[in-house]
Amino acid sequence: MTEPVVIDKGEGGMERARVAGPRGEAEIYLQGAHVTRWQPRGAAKPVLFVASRAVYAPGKAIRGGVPLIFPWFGPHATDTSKPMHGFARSRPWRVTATDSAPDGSVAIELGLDADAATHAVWPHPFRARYRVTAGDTLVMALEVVNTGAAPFTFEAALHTYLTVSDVNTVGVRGLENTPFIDKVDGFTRKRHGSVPLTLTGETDRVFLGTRAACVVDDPGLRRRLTVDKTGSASTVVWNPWAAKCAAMADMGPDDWRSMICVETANAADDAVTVAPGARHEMTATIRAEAL
Ligand code: TA6
Repeated sequence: MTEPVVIDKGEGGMERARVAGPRGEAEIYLQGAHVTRWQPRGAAKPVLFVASRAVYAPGKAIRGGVPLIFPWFGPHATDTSKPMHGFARSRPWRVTATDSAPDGSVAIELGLDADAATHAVWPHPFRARYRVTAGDTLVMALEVVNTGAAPFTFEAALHTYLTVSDVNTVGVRGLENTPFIDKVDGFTRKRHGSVPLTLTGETDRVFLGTRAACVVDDPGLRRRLTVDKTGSASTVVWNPWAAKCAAMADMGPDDWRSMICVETANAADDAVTVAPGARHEMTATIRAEAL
């Protein structure tokens, strides 16, 4: 029988965990606790998108899969010399637990605790645990504990890159009538209409105050991808489109056509404040079904 969890060297010699069970497989790089692959049994096409020119190197976030964004989303609010999207996605995490469940899924938990390096850019004591369960669904659960004596406020995102047949032809349901910040239009605040979201150009929208699941219907792959969530009040939808994509060194020129990011987040107005000794958990559950 295959070992449910194997730690080996992946792309670029980077440490990764390969998780395999009767219901599905996954791959997680220890740097950034970065899920790069999930394949439920029977799925023909990858569910998670990874860029054709993704770079696997120490300190560099992998372009694709599910980058784990913490403790701030986007540029740092007051100090742009600090890393975009926080530090968690480029830090080494350690494996803290693994187990197999009777339903055929396999789980791995990874941990990141505050240290001098994190304190230097974000002066708060914390403990983060990230549990990834691969089976018929992919479940990702990020727990943040405030181990200090003062409250702190953070943003976080599971910055999921989904594979689609053609981004021009997919629709996203679940964001109808939801307010959003349009980062492509000067951070203007708007409200989405009562129709599924379709993309016709560069899109970078932070939807606020929404706890709804998002459903991506992909006629080209005759596939429906559902991103359900808990503990998350924001959803981010992103595609760089052609021009921005061409300017990104770790994306192939046409990569933008076959990806859409549907991100489970707490960002901007939805940032989370945790009291001393308290914890917060955010989960995303991805499901792939025939359309
Ligand atoms: O989630 C969307 C976004 O915040 C965009 O603004 C874009 O910058 C994207 O993330 C990718 O960011 P990255 O730092 O990975 O290049």
